[in-house]
Amino acid sequence: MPYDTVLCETRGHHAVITLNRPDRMNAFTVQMHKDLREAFEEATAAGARAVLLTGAGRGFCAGQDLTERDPPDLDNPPDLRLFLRDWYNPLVKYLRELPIPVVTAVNGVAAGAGMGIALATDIIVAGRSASFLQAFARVGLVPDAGNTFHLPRLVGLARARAMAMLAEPVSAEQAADWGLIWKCVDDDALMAEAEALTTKLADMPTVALGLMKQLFNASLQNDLAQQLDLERDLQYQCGHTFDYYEGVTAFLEKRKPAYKGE
Ligand code: T3D
Repeated sequence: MPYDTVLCETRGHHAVITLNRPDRMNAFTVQMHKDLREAFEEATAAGARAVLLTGAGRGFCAGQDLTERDPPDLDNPPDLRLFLRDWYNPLVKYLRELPIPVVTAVNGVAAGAGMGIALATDIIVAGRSASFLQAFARVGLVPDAGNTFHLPRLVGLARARAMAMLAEPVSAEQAADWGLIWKCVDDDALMAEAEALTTKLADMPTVALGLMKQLFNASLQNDLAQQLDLERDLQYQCGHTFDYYEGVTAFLEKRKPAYKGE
């Protein structure tokens, strides 16, 4: 189905979703929130077992489209809680809870909420010329879209605070060195590498990958006993899947497993 602001294409067992407002660095409008959610729902309904998310043009996403807040009016300010409540917060939760992996190919700057959306996905690969920018302080805002949740967990408080307060870009290479992302690759290799990862994930035991997301979502809040209990319960679920049966059978028969995602 065609969308105004995103592209969605199913390729084999995975889908590629592209933020598609290149003249605005793929900044988020309400329409793009709606289109993005529908594209993810279309992809999962079509049976996608992994999604590759990227941006069109020279940026990944510049965060909130500030022209939607034009003209700024100090006497009648927007209630920014509503935009977070209705759009950004549901999107971050949706990505974290989606039972299939999402790979993000960061093809240029990921700024503000655009960076928050990338951090809510599972594996981030960035082109060498890409950068990560906590742009919020530049316009008098605090980080949102989950940035203050994910950022300190990924890079520690010292780097998270400085990124947020100084609002200076961090290069893709630095982001990889800090552990903010999975890896930095040459720009011209980005899409091929990110799609190869996505294809690989789409052919893996999907139920187990989805349950892994639950484990990692919980792991930094749980104590050891709680996490061990959760591992036990989710491993129980894995033990009832076709893919566990297939994985063990293939190992014993010394052949490559053919996972179905069931
Ligand atoms: O309001 C709420 O709902 C609260 C939630 C907020 C969440 C947020 O994300 S707040 C943060 C919003 N984002 C920003 O403040 C980033 C603004 N953009 C920039 O700082 C820079 O554009 C970039 C660092 C991202 C890229 O810089 P550069 O020099 O590579 O490109 P550029 O020339 O600035 O941008 C290219 C075009 O995209 C330009 O349009 P033009 O002049 O060619 O017609 C620029 O205006 C447009 N653009 C970039 N970012 C946005 C944008 N248009 C609207 N909104 C944007 N965020």
